[in-house]
Amino acid sequence: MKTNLTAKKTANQKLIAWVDEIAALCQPDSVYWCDGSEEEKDALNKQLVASGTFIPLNPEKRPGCFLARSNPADVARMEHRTFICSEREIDAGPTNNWADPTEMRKKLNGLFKGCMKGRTMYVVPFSMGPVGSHIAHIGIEITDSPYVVVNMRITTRIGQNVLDVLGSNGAFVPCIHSVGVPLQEGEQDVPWPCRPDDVHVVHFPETREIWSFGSGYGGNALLGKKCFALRIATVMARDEGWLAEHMLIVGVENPEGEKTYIAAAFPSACGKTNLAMLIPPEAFDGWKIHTVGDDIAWIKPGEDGRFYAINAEAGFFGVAPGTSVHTNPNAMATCRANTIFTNVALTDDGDVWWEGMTKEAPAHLIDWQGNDWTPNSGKPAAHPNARFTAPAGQCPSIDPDWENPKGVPISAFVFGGRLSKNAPLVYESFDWNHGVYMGATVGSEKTAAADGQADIRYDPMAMLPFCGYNMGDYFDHWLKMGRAIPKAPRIFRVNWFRKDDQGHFIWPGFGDNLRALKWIIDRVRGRVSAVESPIGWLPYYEDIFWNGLDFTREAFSGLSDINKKAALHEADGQKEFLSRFEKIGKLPEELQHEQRMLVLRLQRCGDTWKLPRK
Ligand code: TSX
Ligand code: MN
Repeated sequence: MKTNLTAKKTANQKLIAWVDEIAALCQPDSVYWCDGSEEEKDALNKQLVASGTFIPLNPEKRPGCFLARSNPADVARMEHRTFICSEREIDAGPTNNWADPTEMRKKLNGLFKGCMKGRTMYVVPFSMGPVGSHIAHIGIEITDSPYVVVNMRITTRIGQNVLDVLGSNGAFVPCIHSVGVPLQEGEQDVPWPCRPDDVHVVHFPETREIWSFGSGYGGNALLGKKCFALRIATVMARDEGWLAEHMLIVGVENPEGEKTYIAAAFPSACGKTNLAMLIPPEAFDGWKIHTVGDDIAWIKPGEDGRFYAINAEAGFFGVAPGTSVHTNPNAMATCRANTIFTNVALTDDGDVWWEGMTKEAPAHLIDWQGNDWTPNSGKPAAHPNARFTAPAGQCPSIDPDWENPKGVPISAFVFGGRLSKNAPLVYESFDWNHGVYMGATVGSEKTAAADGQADIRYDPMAMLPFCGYNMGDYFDHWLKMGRAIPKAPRIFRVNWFRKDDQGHFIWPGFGDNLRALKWIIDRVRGRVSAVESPIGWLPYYEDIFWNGLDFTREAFSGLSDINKKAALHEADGQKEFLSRFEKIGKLPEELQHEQRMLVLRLQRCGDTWKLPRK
């Protein structure tokens, strides 16, 4: 078979043998080992334009940028087709789809046999985290999709230097991906080949392998991200004593030059990328926000007893709709050049547009499916899950230390949700175990039910779809890490989305969230007091920095007060959710204890817990 493998590329016999084995199974026309060079990128982009997958954008407005339109049936992660194939079903746990590994291997063998006929099989060596960092790990993705290669080139570090670090004996996570559409001799390819009805995104946690078939889309196909950096890495982290988390990492620098790093986990649609790239309000004179990452943090113990975190990725794969110069100017600047846009709308002058980018939509667009669109079309021009793939180094707020192989020291973990009632702006846990309970009970509201009681979808640590093993064991791992780390970060909960009785957001959010982060930093550094409430330590009104914002004590009370009945109702919902793990003997005693203590504290307080004056 035709291959560009030369002795120089790698001497790793395990890798060479595995690539041969997959090539024999998939039967591609040729095998191409990626070196990560500019020339290689240019050639792939040219090929993607020729095949109709890429539309080049106006080089004056979006230099080096391309638009891709997916198959309309291949627009998002497919959780019901995502499998954890551990030997024992209990090790996948109640929140994952488990499948028997032997049977799944049989099925995959059938699907992958000859699936790359007529295509090139790309071998993409990639590093999650700075190349050579002791926190980083190496994967090799085999794919028949050049779209995947150019996206991996932005979201991870790929190429020869990764093979150099791997050496002749290094370990890697094998990731096999195919769109699942072989090409007959002389047959014209479609712009976005896929097999939506046969999608399989499969993880073998014990052998640390990933097999993905049938989808070309983001989380199903860029295997370094959710599949490796979260599902497989959570298993590695459990076994090796570290954390692989669905967290942004942000550094906050005050006017004195003191820098504090925070890692934060939120379920989707809470604005994680926006928080990672926050612009300080004007009154925060001399304050700087430094972005390290917006999605995945790998966090390992350092020699000084603290946790150190790296961004496992090298780029952003961000949701486009809702991103604007008002909500996130840094993200807008990041995707000005060298960016791949997927499923956004195309303007008449070769630029991109999506809902929420500007107040008024352009009079005419080509929508994400390639059809003419006007504001009267009655449907969105961009798909709600449309994405930009952009290099992190282009972000104006990127931290000078974002590629530091040692990582950055984490002072606080923050968990957030999207709740319209009864959840304070910011509060601190009583201790580590209580903080783990706060993380385990993160949730977002669907829609407020008629009786005013919120219907919460629980998403522990924002990891529900991303934990590669039993989530009850994952809680236990968090509890263990608290005991193992002498200088563990403090744990906080935040909520930007509380509403008043008229249904208006009480908190301005966005840049003003720095006021909550400042309180967190002052707590961590022992500079500010707090008041004990049934659910944790809350800030006094007097202790929040209010310069430049007209926010009354009454409004802050509206953000802080806790209604006993509603809080007990939520505690009940938390108990109900956690019972999924208790029933199978997987809910750690500590969390059962925290649950009972929360209920007790609430039962002992008055009808409404009110924020006192300092
Ligand atoms: O990302 C958001 N953040 C975090 C920012 C750092 N969003 C966007 C929604 C999630 C994708 C927010 N939306 C935030 C927020 O803090 N807060 C809100 C709610 C809100 C929306 C609009 C206003 C106030 C609050 N005000 C005006 O539009 C004027
Ligand atoms: Mn994410």
